[in-house]
Amino acid sequence: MDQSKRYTNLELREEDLIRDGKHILVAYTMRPRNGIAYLAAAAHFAAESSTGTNVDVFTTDDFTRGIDAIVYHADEASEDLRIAFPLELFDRNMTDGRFMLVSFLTLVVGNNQGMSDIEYARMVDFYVPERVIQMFDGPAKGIADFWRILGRPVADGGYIVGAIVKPKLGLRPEPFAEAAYQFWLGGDFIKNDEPQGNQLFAPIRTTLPLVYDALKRAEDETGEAKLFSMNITADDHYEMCARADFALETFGPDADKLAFLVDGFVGGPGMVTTARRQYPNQFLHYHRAGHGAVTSPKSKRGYSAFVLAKMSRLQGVSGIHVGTMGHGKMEGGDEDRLSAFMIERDECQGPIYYQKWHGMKPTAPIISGGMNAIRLPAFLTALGHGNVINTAGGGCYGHLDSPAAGARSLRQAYECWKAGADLLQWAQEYQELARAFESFPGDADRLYPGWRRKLL
Ligand code: CAP
Ligand code: MG
Repeated sequence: MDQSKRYTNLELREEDLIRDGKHILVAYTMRPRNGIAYLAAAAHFAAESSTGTNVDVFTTDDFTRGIDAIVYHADEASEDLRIAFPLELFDRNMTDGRFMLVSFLTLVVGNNQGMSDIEYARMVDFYVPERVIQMFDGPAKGIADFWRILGRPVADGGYIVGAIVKPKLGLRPEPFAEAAYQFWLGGDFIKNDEPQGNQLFAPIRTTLPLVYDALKRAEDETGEAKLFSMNITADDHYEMCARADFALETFGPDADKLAFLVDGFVGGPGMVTTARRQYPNQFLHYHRAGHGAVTSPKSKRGYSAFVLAKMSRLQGVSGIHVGTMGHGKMEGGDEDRLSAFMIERDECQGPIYYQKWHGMKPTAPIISGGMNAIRLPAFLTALGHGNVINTAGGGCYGHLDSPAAGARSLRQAYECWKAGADLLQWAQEYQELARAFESFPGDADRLYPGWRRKLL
């Protein structure tokens, strides 16, 4: 059934839709199954994403038709499909009227991801009007809160040296806390790895007090504030809260140094909002483990990592992993930079839409995945600034001398980049950085051929 009369209007102008502020706009890369006319497929896609199905239903009234999602741009050659979703379509909290991300996802990448007449469709960008910005939680805390605790300027406070307690799993409470302590002697911020929680070999009730003690000893030893990002991921809301409440009780007067980590992609929007709304005083750290199943550049369905990052700011995430633009070990490219810019700036041009955030607090880019002091400068050059939290697990715990030496080597690499100096030159002045070359010889050979002659 061709529904294009009802669900398409190619006369609609994008600038008018943006000016009127009554729609969420979504851009897809869409291809119909062979033999299906593009506009008819697009119309059906919009129907399934809003008020329709594959046949007319006789209960449809004029009000219903008035909130149809409308295809306003459809270019078969470039597979560029854009749909305007009236704000009325989206589910709103009974409790406080706010928008919810789960409703956005259910509509814009819900049933339309498995339609028999659609070969593939992938959300590549979306635009929300000011009213929607006002009615999403947005971040409560941000990197500026951590710069303040670290005694840095709260604007452009610069690079936060972070790590992940490695190995990913297997440390019992004492060695876990010791690993954190050894890093904190040189670094600022350490996180649970994404699967670390309440494993039987490292119960939170035993481990966390030891971690807090390690934090205090490291602060005494260094005279610097230290930060911990604790994983509160769990299926059950009350389990999440039990973990968070115990952590706040454990950290007591230092609770501001405690971020809450959620594995937000596998956990879903509900988990993120639980953390955001139950613990608005804590930095909300979004780990995106699993996102590659949907956001991989190889995928033609779902949505991009850029879209994931943009959605996380609406939800109120304080910091999200945005990738290393291919300088680390995970998939990624230039779009990672765009993800960082979109979540940290008050307005930014995305792949399709120019988004204004109207003062919504920023979400900090968290840079992780195969990073070390040798790889860091090229990444920072590609990003263009160092106002990030960098978590380097192997980059610290793989340093030949100690996790603290690994942390110092990262700080030294950052300072070298900030000075616009040559890393090899700089390494001749800084032992930990020099030893990073020996710790990661493969990266050193690839990025700084001939380093051995200068450093060994
Ligand atoms: C990094 C990491 C991170 C991923 C996240 C890991 O460890 O802890 O979870 O890299 O990737 O478990 O692999 P290393 P992204 O520093 O030792 O590589 O930030 O792209 O989501
Ligand atoms: Mg990890």
